[in-house]
Amino acid sequence: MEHGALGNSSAGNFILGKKEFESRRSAECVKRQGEAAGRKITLVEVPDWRKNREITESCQLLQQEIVLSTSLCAPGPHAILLIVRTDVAFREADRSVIEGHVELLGEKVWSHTIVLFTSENYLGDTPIELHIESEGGALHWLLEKCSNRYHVLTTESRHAGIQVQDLLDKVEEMVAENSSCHYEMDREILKDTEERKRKANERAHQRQQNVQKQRQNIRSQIGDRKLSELRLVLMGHRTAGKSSAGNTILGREAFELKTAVQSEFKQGTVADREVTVVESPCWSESNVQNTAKMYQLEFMHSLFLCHPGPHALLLVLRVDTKYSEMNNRVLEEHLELLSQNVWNHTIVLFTHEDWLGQTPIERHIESEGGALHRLLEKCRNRYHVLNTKVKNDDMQVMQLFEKIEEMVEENKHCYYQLDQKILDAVKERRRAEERAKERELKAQRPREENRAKIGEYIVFVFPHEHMHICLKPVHICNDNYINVHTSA
Ligand SMILES: Nc1nc2c(ncn2[C@@H]2O[C@H](COP(=O)(O)OP(=O)(O)OP(=O)(O)O)[C@@H](O)[C@H]2O)c(=O)[nH]1
Ligand SMILES: [Mg+2]
Repeated sequence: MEHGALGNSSAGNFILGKKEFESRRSAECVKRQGEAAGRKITLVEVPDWRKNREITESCQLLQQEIVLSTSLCAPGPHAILLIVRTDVAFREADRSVIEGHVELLGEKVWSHTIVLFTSENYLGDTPIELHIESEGGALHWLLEKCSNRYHVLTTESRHAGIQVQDLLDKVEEMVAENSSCHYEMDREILKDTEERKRKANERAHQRQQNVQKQRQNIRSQIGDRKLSELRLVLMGHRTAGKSSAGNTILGREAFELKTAVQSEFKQGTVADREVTVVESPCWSESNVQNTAKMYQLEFMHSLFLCHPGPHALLLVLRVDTKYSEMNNRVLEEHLELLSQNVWNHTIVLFTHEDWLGQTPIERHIESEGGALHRLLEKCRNRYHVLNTKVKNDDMQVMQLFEKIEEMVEENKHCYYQLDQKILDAVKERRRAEERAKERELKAQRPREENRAKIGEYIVFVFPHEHMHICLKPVHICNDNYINVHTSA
């Protein structure tokens, strides 16, 4: 198990002494077997969780896989190796993130856990104990939970054999302390999770087929026709991947990866289409009614930038994060600012496909259920998944364009038309802009007048600690010097 993405895979390969695990991430557990230090070893790599996200924010797929990891090394693992990086601070917040994820296996799991510190020789010759003592509180808590069991793997080191031998010795000592027992997961929880995974896989398969059928029907009507122009709006929560998705669509670094309050507008020619992409400002995490009016107007304005209206609204969501009821409420409240038929023009665009690895997106959808299901129903089962980290993968963008064109076909060749509500919001935003300029000028005028009256201040700083200086502002004339009163 790994806290924060570093790559369990490299630790797994290091222990087995060969490249058994791929460095590619996977949302499902990966099992490998081999030999190390004269023992037969089964290693199960658990998908990583986001370092700063609580268990309540982790998606169901990840939670299920953590639980099921124990059944891949039946009858149960001798050790749970919790990988912690030494080159990153271990903060108080990490404590509850780790606790939530590890304890999915049950509270007793701590007596079978060893903290495995990894780094690419970040510590050099510095003893790990110095790192532990310097980090303090939260890391001490973790080590106490594991009865002070830890080991360091320096994956760059040449002494791999000795490091692995030492680690396996520590595992054996721990097993002896546990009355020669391996860890056994609660059978009911395990059975229930297995059943949920089985059903999710069935439904995922069914969903894939339904989508395929639905798309084939529309495709047969479209033939080879494609739109010469595409206008798209990216919207979603903070750091969902809007700018990255925009860059992947346009095939260049058009959007900067920084949070902006104002909408951004970029254009380009992609696959023989003139593409306009607008990124609307990220949604506030709370109630839309409580957000500043300026922000609401900016959100409406982002659609206006796609004049006469966007072909698609892309709702951007991360696949590696839970889509909660609260997220859904905020999203719905935003779309309610627009007209009712907005749902006919929306597609859910998942990012972070690389986290899924070989796992189909449908497995994530079916494991999540609840709010995500309802959202997809509203979008009539239209979704797409992107890995924005991969460059020059034209296929993922082409497929998105095809899905957008199918949606436009379903909408009888119509894009989302800007309604009066949006036009009113744009007018209100312009008026606010004009008033803002006037206010700025008004605020500047008296300052400039004062400045002209008093001239400039000149400040002398004497490097004598007992010298008190009183400076009086004076108008600087040709023959005027500054009036300085000093007292020691
Ligand atoms: N691994 C991976 N990282 C991604 C992917 N998409 C986005 N990211 C990362 O996620 C982080 C946020 O991405 P942005 O594109 O800035 O997200 P955003 O929604 O525009 O963020 P704000 O505008 O700040 O709300 C960045 O560190 C990206 O590199 C993806 O498909 N895979
Ligand atoms: Mg952005």
